[in-house]
Amino acid sequence: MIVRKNQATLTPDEKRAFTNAVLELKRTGVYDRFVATHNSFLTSDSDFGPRVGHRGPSFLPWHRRYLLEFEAELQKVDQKVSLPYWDWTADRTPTSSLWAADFLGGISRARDGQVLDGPFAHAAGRWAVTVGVDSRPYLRRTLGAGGVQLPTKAEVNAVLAMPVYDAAPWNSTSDGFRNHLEGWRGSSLHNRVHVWIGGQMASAASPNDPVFWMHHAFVDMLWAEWQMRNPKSTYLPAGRTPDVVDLHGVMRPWNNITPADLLDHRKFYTFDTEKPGAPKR
Ligand code: CU1
Ligand code: CU1
Repeated sequence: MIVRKNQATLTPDEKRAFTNAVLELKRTGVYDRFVATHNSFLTSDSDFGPRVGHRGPSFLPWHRRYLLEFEAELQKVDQKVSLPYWDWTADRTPTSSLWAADFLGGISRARDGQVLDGPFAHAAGRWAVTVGVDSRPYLRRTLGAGGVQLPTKAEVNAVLAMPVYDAAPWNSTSDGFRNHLEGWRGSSLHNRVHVWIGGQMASAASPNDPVFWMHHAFVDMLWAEWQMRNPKSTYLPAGRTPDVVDLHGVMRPWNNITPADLLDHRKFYTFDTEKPGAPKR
């Protein structure tokens, strides 16, 4: 069984195994196919039309499935690798070990945010951005620029306390857990982390930055945490609803996967915070 670990607890060997597997997927072209998929979904997801990956109820199961496919590709490269999660309520500064040169790198050029150290620096020769909103081939970040702060534990807890998964009109104006976690309303959790990082992470081609996976692994974990704290609540909408994926609706780009298939993460992996043998949901 796959165990997803807090990135702050990874050993140097585990960090190297993760970044090496990511670099290998980049080399073979698999990585950029993932970036392109995300880019096309984020670009077409609309408040007033079909929405699958973002701005709607299936934001959480869509990314869960997307991460599972990426993790499976990492494991084809190295069986020991799983997706680490980044608890941005705890590791909340540009000097966190996440941004050290032995992991994701953290030094950015002031002029344009080009990442200058670590395995994903353009000069290291193994990380050219090919799918994106402009032609600049290098990874960019502006960690914490402009006075943006990462969400706090208190802000997360307030959202985890919301008992209703989602609500009409099932878009970025909805009240409810999903939209507050996605971050279009309230204190803005998930969206604000993309903005705090900046560069490609603040664009539709956000998976160009490998931190994307760790950010979303944590968002995914918060969904599991919400399920545990709100055992009577479930995915909504339960029945057919225009433009959005209901509990038993098929989620593009997959042709046989529904949100119902993805509600219990323990079919696929556990988190290092969960005790083995704990009851299944
Ligand atoms: Cu996304
Ligand atoms: Cu995201």
